[in-house]
Amino acid sequence: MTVSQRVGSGDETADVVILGAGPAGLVLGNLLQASGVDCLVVERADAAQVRTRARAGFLAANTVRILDRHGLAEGLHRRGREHSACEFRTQDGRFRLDYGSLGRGERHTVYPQQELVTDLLTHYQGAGGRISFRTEAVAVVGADGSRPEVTVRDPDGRPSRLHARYVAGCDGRHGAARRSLPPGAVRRHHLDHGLSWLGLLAQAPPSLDAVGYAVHPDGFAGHMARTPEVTRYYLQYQRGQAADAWSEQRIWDELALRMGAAEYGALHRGPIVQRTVVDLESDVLEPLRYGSLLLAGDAAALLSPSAAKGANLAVLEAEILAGALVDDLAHGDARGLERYSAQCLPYIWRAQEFSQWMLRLLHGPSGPDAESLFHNALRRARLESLRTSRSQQDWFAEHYVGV
Ligand code: RFL
Repeated sequence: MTVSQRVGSGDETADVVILGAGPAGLVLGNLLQASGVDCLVVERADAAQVRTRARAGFLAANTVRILDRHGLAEGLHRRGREHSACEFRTQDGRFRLDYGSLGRGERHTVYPQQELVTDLLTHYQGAGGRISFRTEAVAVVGADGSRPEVTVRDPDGRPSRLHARYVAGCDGRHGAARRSLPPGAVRRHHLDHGLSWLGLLAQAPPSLDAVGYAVHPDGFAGHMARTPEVTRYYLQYQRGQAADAWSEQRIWDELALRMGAAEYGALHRGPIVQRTVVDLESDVLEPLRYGSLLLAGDAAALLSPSAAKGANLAVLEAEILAGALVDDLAHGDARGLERYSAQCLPYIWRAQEFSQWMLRLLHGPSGPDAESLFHNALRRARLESLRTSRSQQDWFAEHYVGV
């Protein structure tokens, strides 16, 4: 395969400079590397941080198919576990949905994001892929032309420039790619849900063999398996409250209360090893391209964690973007890049819509006013419909596991 001519002259050059070594950046890097396209990943954190940052865990069936297609799924098949049930607990009782036998009959693979990222990094570097850790992208300059540059700060704090033909912005919502977009270049659709979750990782085995969603007058609580030894929990939390405001005892007591542990079984308690406050916000940038700067993953769209879609979309967009970049750089066919944004946006909006539906299922206004009572009655009806209607359950399963 021919590799496009290197461009520019300066500190360092690559056909594609990828900002960020998360799922989006590393899937893209692997696919470009496998196709002989010269790329360089620039990552602000050090290698150990990248390999240990615990976030997502639920991989959709389509994500696994993508990783399989490119020989990147060996680790998740070896160590991941299939997951196919969720349980809703409300003041009206509990019900379980075996979503693996509903809808398209697809399952999740539970595989912690840091393990997936570690696999992707090992594969990328093993194939000779270039990556600069502890190197922060400061700005993308000249993206409106065909010779963009990335200004970076190297590990010693020295500034330098990277020359590229394309820059892939895979550096998340606070990254340099978003910051470098000139005002008005793209539109940001944004919604602040006004809610916050305290995301917790507990050194404790899962307490149920299903994803647990508790809808309680005190607020939402969630339970998601990660590994046989580690479980992720979420607690709806007051906006602005510090992550360490509650003692471990209070956290476990609140989880037990909201999840109905007295009625349905005690939770396996253990040390809380990570706490993150997540302010629930969603946004979509449109289009996902500004000249030679292309956005993927959280840099392209931020999803509330209510339906666990973020990492899955990141992998999907990275595959589409890789195909388009290879077509352009190796075969001179720019049509894929022209279509890139229009191709990804329908997936993104469908994932946003389902995440929003989940949020409305799990949260209601807490006041005693007439409007809050009305909304809460609607939410109860929505849950009842999910409990009893087979077509609603099929719809749920299809969207819950699908991307
Ligand atoms: P990432 O993973 O944030 O990676 C971006 C990388 O860019 C680096 N970076 C920079 N590098 C150089 N220069 C700069 N200026 C830079 N700025 C940033 C960062 O260090 C980082 O390495 O983005 P990516 O690749 O787009 O992947 C997105 C996913 O990480 C994200 O959507 C998910 O983690 C969201 N999410 C979940 N998604 C799922 O699909 N399933 C889940 O179960 C799930 N659970 C979660 C989640 C996100 C969570 N948090 C922390 C919001 C649970 C939580 C608690």
